[in-house]
Amino acid sequence: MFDSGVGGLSIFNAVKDFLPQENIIYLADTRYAPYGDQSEAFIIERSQKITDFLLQHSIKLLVVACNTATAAAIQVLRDNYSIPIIGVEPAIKPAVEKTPEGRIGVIATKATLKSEKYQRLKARFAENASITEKATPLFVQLVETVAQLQPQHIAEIKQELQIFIDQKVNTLVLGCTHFPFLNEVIAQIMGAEVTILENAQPVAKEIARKLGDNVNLQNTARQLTFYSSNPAAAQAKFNLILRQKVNLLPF
Ligand code: DGN
Repeated sequence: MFDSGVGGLSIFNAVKDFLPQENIIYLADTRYAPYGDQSEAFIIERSQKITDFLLQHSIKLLVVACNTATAAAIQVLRDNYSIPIIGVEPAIKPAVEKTPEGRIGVIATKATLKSEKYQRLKARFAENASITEKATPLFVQLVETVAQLQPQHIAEIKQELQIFIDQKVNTLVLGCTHFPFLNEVIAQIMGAEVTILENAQPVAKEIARKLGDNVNLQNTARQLTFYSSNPAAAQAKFNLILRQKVNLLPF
């Protein structure tokens, strides 16, 4: 699986627990993070390079653990590679199912929100809910670079979310895999009556379903392998999020 940085580790954590015997390779494209401000063509190019690399490691399924790369590149990847490919998209459908006629807020990267894929997804549900979205690049930056949030960061997060508080949204969709790492703070700011939706668990279940009989049944110790296109920059954050010293290999 891959992401621009450490955000996809929210998906990795869920998959690791849900499928305890699978070998997983996680690749962070740290050198080119964040993807949120990059062009679609660039994200497609990086996604293809990364997929080629992962295929050399005989992967049987690819997870695009990044909403931005999913929006930009999943179609091209599916057209060009024959292995099953699973992506992530903002959980608007579950949000509408949970609160029909509700007020739904979506936070994601700029690139995700302006993608055709997102616009189509939103249009499908616009009749059944009011959907407001906002790009919050600050959140990605905080997850990538700050070890411990300070009061000033929390104030900045609140400022970004204020529009959704003013609109009294029922549900806030975390449309970027980095954001679950701010879940506690976001939930506290939004208040107990607002449902926060992310998609790590649903993606883990979808992977299990897709693997079907191809799931690993061998009871030998499984391998978890980590790559980054800038290991020196990513090392501390990997260790922090995974709560252990990670052997981060260069890509
Ligand atoms: N984690 C990514 C996502 O889900 O969109 C992208 C974050 C970024 O690179 N800006």
